[in-house]
Amino acid sequence: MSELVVTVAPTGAESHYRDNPNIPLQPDEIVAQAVACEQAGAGLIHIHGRDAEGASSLDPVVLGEIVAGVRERTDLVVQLSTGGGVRDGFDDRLAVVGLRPESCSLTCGSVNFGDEIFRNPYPFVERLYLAMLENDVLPEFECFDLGHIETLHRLLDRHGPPRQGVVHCNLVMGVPGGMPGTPQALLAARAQLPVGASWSATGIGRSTLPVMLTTLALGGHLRVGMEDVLRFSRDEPVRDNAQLVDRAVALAKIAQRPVADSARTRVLLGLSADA
Ligand code: KMH
Ligand code: ZN
Repeated sequence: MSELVVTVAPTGAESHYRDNPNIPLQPDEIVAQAVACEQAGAGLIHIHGRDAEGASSLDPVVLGEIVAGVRERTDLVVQLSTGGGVRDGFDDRLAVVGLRPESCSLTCGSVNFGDEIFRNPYPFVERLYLAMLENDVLPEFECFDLGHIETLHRLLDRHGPPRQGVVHCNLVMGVPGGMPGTPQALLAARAQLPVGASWSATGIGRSTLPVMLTTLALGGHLRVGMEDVLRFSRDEPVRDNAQLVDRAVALAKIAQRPVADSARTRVLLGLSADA
């Protein structure tokens, strides 16, 4: 069976301590949970920053502090979010690429996001992609809806694949306003992906388990974490991000999918010379 990369998205931009007091928002909390997630089997970390009040922050000082801590205490592949929060501006989001992490997320279109709109008009998507090509940053193409996958094809047709030689996509399912987190939607999305693409999936909230189980069966990679899920079950808040990584790794074992460590994750994503 094919190797499995487990990405952890510990923080996100939209949830707060009032939603679950265990969510890590400050750099020291994020780094401590990153260490535990690596020990549990995560290979890549998707990072968002927050300000002192816990609001989304794209401040390079905040992001730099998190990245330095994660690099010092783990070998996780570091991915910075260029999505930020729904109210973050285009210029601040674009500037994240200049920090030159190994990878950045790149959302491929606008989408209703609960009562808000997550804005990603095509010209901005294109600017982000060109900046990633220039800075040798591996994009993770975030697709919240089927139309976003069409935009990904448009981007690749116009500008070619990433320099790392890997087109890596993450299907974000179950956002209120995006594609539903169902096996049927996952099959439809996977069928539209570019031939040979590497892909992972994540199901928001209650869709986490149907998406996870379907993805394991189809050979995709997984993203888990408190960015996407705050309740472990109906009556149980998530204890910490490592609990979500543990569950993914336990299900992977049942599915007989070997879990890739950070070194193998780099190879699978074209980030390492040891292919
Ligand atoms: N916070 C969401 C509006 C990304 O990280 O690239 C966007 C998001 C996507 O989280
Ligand atoms: Zn994110």
